[in-house]
Amino acid sequence: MSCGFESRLRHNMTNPQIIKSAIFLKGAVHDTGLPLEVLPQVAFIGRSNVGKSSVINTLVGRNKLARSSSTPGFTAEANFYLINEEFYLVDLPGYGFARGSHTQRDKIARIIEWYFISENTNPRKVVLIIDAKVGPTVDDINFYNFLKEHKKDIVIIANKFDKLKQNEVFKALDVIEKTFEGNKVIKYSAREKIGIDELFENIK
Ligand SMILES: Nc1nc2c(ncn2[C@@H]2O[C@H](COP(=O)(O)OP(=O)(O)OP(=O)(O)O)[C@@H](O)[C@H]2O)c(=O)[nH]1
Ligand SMILES: [Mg+2]
Repeated sequence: MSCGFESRLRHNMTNPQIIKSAIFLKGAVHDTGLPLEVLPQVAFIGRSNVGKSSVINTLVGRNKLARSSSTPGFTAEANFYLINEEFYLVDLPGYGFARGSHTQRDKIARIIEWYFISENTNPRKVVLIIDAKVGPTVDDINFYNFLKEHKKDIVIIANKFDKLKQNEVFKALDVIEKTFEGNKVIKYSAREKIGIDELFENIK
């Protein structure tokens, strides 16, 4: 990657207002479905229904780019969104969806594993989304350890921050920060559009 490209990417990624284009390029489930261009990727992962698709939408300022839903298990492929024709945001299916069928859960687990293990994807940052109200689950911790083992560069966000009552904020943040010690935790609300600039700042 040239220095010119790096600085242009940084400039664009830190200025949400100059997102010129955001295009759904492809839903992939293995290498053969991948986009051909070698461009940087930022991946979004977390529990089913934690708000991955909603976070992507707020980040690019497009309400309906990534499809979000109140039905857990909605995103079923690794969806590649091409931003400014320069980098990808990758919306992944969620883990920990207890109500899905075995077959469906296996399929989702395989897609997630493929995405993080394949040499052809290799995201420059992984945004791990935790539900601020629910707090870190066993699945979140297992997944965090998996990402660490694979030497991924992780950014943690506590989404649905709007759901916390004033007197719950300190405790909720403290638990998340202690669980993922050494990582910055960004307070986020896709609903209230809180934390967008900080997230941009941390995924460049
Ligand atoms: N209160 C609140 N609700 C949110 C927030 N972010 C997302 N939601 C809601 O949570 C639900 C799930 O959002 P999605 O963005 O579809 O979640 P997802 O993680 O992409 O879900 P899967 O693709 O099924 O894994 C939707 O009803 C959203 O409106 C938030 O910050 N605050
Ligand atoms: Mg989704």
